[in-house]
Amino acid sequence: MRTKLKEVSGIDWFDGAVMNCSWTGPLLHDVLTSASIKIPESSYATTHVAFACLQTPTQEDEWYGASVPLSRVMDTESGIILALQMNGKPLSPNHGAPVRVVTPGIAGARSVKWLDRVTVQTCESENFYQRHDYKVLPPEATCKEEAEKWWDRVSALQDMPINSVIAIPASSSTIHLDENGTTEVKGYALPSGSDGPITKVEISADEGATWQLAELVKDQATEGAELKWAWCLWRARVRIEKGLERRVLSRATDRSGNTQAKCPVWNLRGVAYNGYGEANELNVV
Ligand SMILES: Nc1nc2c(c(=O)[nH]1)N[C@H]1C(S)=C(S)[C@@H](COP(=O)(O)O)O[C@H]1N2
Ligand SMILES: [Mo]
Repeated sequence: MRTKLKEVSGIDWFDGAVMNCSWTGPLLHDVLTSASIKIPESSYATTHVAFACLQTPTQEDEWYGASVPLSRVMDTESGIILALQMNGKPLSPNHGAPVRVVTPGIAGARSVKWLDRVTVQTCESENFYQRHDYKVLPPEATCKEEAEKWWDRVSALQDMPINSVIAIPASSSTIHLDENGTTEVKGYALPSGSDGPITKVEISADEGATWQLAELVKDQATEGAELKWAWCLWRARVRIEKGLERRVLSRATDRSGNTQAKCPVWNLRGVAYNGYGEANELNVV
């Protein structure tokens, strides 16, 4: 959620709201199949799988819940699981022990923790966070009051859009160029929804006039893994002019050709922000 374009009603997470780890647990597809759900395939797209955590009230509701379309769950490639382990260890309390949902490619808000109930139903979850939050409202919805008439007309955020982030150099830092006038730029990129893996990351040091290809890195943690749902680390040696207030931009592309725009349209909650990655206010010496 970004406050970049104009103030939003939400937290500015900057570049930090991401999870990239290994999850273990049964496919929700297999759990529903062994529960013998009897829904004709033609109704999958209009049926929802709702998740509930009833253990504690939330800020805006008596409980926490979310839902995803049944069609996504029944796609065995979707990787939606009931996770029992994170990075090979039992789930910790803060990450949803003893069991949570993990919805790869889909907004984290649907990965319900401390899972109490799974329901296959004809409507989306009734929870506040499914119906009145986590939606990309149109720019006309400029305040909470204006937003009221939009919540029912805009669909719930599911797949996250493609994104990339520059981790190094940090904004507002000083860069010492090497003898060739270049510096190392590093970061991560995430594909759009189920359209991974990332196939290309480009870097610009001249406000987007020219772009150069970054190298997609195979690091130890992700080596050999299919990066369909995971982040893709990248690095590049970039030539940049000396001076104050310099800026470096990043732009990712995935397998389906989705790519980033300089800036998406503003929305009240600031969700799904995926403008170019940037390191700005660099002091290049
Ligand atoms: N029960 C419950 N599950 C929840 C939430 C919550 O408030 N309650 N928050 C959701 C949101 S908005 C996110 S981003 C993820 C965060 O998961 P993490 O704490 O493992 O990073 O949990 C999701 N699951
Ligand atoms: Mo979240």
